[in-house]
Amino acid sequence: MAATVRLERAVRIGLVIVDNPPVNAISQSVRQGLEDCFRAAAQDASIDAVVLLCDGRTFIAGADLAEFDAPMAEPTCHQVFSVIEGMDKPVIAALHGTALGGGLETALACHYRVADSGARLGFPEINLGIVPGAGGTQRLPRIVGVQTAVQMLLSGNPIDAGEALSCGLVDAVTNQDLRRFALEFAERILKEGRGPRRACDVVIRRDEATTSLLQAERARVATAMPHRRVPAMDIDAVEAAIDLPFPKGLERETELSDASLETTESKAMRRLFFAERASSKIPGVDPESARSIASGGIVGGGTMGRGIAMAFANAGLPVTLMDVDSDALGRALDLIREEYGRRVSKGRMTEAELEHSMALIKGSTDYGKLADADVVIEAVFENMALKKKVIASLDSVCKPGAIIATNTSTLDVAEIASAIDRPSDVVGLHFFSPAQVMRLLEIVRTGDTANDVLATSMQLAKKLRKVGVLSGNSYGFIGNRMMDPYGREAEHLLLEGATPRRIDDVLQRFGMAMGILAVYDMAGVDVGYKVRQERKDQLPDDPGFYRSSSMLVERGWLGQKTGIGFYRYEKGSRERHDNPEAMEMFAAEAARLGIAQRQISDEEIEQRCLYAMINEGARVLEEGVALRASDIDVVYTSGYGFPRWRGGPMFHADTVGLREICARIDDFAKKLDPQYWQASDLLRSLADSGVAIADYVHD
Ligand code: T1G
Repeated sequence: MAATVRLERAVRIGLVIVDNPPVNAISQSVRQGLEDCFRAAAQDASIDAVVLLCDGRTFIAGADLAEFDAPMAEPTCHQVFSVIEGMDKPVIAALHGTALGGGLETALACHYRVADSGARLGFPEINLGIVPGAGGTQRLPRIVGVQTAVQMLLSGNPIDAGEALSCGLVDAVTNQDLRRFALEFAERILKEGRGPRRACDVVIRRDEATTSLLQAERARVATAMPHRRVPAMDIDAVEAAIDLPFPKGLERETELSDASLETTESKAMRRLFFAERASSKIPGVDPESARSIASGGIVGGGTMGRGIAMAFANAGLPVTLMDVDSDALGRALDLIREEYGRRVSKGRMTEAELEHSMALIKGSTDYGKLADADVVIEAVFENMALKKKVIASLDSVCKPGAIIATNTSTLDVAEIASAIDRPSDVVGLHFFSPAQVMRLLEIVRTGDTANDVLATSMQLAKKLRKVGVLSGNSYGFIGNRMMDPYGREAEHLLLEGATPRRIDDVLQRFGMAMGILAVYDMAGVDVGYKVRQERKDQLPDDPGFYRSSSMLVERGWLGQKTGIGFYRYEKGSRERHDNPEAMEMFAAEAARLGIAQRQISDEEIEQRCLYAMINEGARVLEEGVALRASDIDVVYTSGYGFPRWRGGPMFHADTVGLREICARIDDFAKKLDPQYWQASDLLRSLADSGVAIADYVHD
């Protein structure tokens, strides 16, 4: 196997070069290679300075996450970095791409850092539930100060080269050839007689400002991330950098980092990292077979159509937004410009970037303008007849090989595709609102969808910076299908006497981004109602089934858009106020249906909503609608606000224990409506065999 690290020479400068595709992760062989090359450079009298750089698209992007489930093999990062930092010749790290986590820690062990102007530097470990364990929490505050260090560690967001220069994280930035620039920088260091500059020699003085800053950060993370342990552990590590001598600080960091790896939040979040990469891999589908996508077309200037058009423009893809009605089209383009304007006013976009994105979005009322698009997506009103009409119009104009997609969230994609003679080019591309923000893209295949269309859809997801997850073409696909029983239980609990605020508070305390009834009010209570009206003949025989939202809709209480729904809203505000009239209405209906109102525990609320979702998830796996349990968890954590630190509904199920969940389901079957509480065969068999569901793959 080719060496992952090599030592080259440029006159009196040694070049230690890492070459470990795809992202130069610090695997055991890279650690060994670094140690060997730096020791060799140290002993070579003809080498006066060393430049560390990487081949490929990025500098070291972190430790090798695949090695984390076993104790770290020697040499450890600490051993290697003490060799680098201990060098008595200046060591310069040359950074490009994404210098993240262990990669940035490697650079911090070097004496100087130079960066390509496009480089991004950061500590994403908090998004993996890990306390950095290779000296980052000890060296970073010594180099950039406590405040910046805490911000970088707790946000997990990378900073760009300009910010890194201004906070002293790097010493110079270039948009020229990085290797040559680093060599010139090394020569300058030598000429100026500037030797090694070791972070470990810096002493941080604790003062009142530092103490109150750390106290304020502790309070902030306790509120912002109440369920998580790792953010506070990061602050503990920074405190160690302030209060302990460097070697002791490193020991403390190792304790904290090792402990963080044992947390459920870390196991959940590390699994999600790989799950999000695995979801793009479809057995039997060759990613290389993807068709090229250089332009898109969207039909429908509504909320979804506008968001999808912005997602294309944000990814630099030219897109034509088509609407049959020129007034509607004009409004759509104005609303898009307004939305970008809000980003500019929040400093998240420049005027130039706004104009650039708007220039990528062309409006048209003529289907003909979509003739050359590589992919076209219909995003019109959720009605079968209308969608078939639009697909047929697209079929009549789109070039051979164009992908014809539907953004339906509930309708049968195969039925829509039956409107044209090229159903193999038809796929469901189910975006989530707001489509320019939400990361999830459910890719729905029918029995006819061609494999290269699926490969292209996955590639498009990546281009749009979305996470693509494959779903079978069954009602509600993966996400909405599991949402149904989750919402059903919440609505039944209303009839049994629980209030919307109580139910939503329980779900939020569980970690959901928002309670389900608040979600209905935000999306429009009528959205789900209309879908159920379309499927009247397939609904369970239960007068209480989603009865509370039906009553709201019948009364014209549609949620935020009408100022009243499960909650009441003041004009122009999204703050939720209780709606006692709704509770009276639900209580009267419960009496009419003979449903007793009673005291209900938070535990029952949480279990009924979550276990109903999990049980349906197991059915989705049984039927092969989802390929893997991890795909379901990716859907829920990237599209439905399920907490990443819980890993998703299927990972969470294992955390609770499948036997426990089956036992509760059996209890509910005795106490509640048994038609809803039958554990799926898969859940039951995995529970009986003691096998985790999180690793389940449909065969
Ligand atoms: N370890 C192992 N594999 C990794 C990896 C890593 N750190 N990063 C990426 N890969 C694999 C990934 O699974 C995929 O594989 C391929 O590389 C391309 O990745 C000690 C504890 C760098 C921004 O968190 O954020 O250091 O699917 O599809 O979109 O204190 O990868 O092709 O088989 O994502 O161009 C900290 C993680 C680790 C960065 C590139 N570092 N990586 O994005 O490609 S913890 C991170 C990323 C740590 C120290 C601590 C992204 C990227 P496959 P990709 P991309």
